Amino acid sequence: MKIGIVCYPTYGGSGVVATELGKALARVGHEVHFVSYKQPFRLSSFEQNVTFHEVSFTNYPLFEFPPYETALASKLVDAVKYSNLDIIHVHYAIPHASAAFLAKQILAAQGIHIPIVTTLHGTDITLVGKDVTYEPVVTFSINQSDGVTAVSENLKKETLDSFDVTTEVEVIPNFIDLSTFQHSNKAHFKTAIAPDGEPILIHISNFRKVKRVHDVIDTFRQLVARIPAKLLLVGDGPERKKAEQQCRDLGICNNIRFLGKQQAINELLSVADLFLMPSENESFGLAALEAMACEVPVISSNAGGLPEINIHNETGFLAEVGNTAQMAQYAYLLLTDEEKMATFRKNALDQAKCFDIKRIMPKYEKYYEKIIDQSKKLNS
Ligand code: GMT
Repeated sequence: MKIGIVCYPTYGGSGVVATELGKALARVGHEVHFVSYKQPFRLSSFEQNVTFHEVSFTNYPLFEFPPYETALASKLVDAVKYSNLDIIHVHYAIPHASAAFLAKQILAAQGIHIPIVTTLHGTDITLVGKDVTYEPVVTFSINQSDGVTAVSENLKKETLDSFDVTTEVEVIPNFIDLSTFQHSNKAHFKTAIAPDGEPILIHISNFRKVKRVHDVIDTFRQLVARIPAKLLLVGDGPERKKAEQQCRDLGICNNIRFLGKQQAINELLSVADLFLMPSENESFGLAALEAMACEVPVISSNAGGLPEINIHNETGFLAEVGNTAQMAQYAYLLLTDEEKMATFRKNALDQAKCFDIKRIMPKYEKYYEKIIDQSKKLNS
């Protein structure tokens, strides 16, 4: 198949999922064309069967806001026509689904019929998409997609509850490439962070409000009052400054390191003992799954799709959003019980195996075939 993939190129789950999916599809022989405004960050090396189409903008003084959607739709028309794509798969509805719809209409006027699959990732439904600023376009473009997938059962439910959706929504969960996410021995690195053998907690996110980084720090504050521990905060975003100030105000900076954006996530996870994800909302929680693949149990909130990934009292613990006392208590419980910790580590890895790319990618292949088939029948 020749597949066009539209995604955000930046750090963030939807871009990671789109890029890893595209690379995996290319490895089994499909021709994959990424379309984005920048090279996706996980597409850093040459990959056979992969082409990148950069959406470029012509700047003009009249444009206070460059019309990205128009440029993207034009680039998609170009890619479909000249690379003979069979299907376009857009990740994150805004504005990708409506740009794809526009491209589809332009192509149809020229007698070319291209099916569109939209994958809903999270805030495109639960936060931004619901906003009246975008809602009519999101609803319309979801309904105009030939296929719609959601990354968790919870996100599917949210979509059906919040939007007047007439297209069937298929759940295809996110995945990880287990072979790249295995626990590796980084003893020297661990010693550098925790010289006295303290347990290491880790949080990785884009530091947006929805991630509740302040709850990570508050959980850690309560834990460190009982046992020595270290906290690694990985990533960057709007809430980072506030988080740094919170650490200073609490006087616990010595035990916390802000590492900023990092590429070698598996190496960082390999030195960690617990992963914290206290999100306000989380349709899936890819970072939690990556932690589990490195045998790191997860203490998370019970928001959104998190209970589908983090199994309470097996792979980690779930607490109500904002209940940092409970999260700290769970962390204490695990870190002071070696036997329990060993069981949870094993459970976490077993759970991660269920989401290996080898199991999930074929679901996308099958889904594409079905949608292409339907579209052909419709247009014959
Ligand atoms: O919705 C977002 O915040 C953006 C998106 C991203 O690009 O990081 O994150 C969502 O998609 C990820 C990949 O499917 C999921 O793992 C995240 O849970 C989801 N984020 C939220 O629902 C907050």
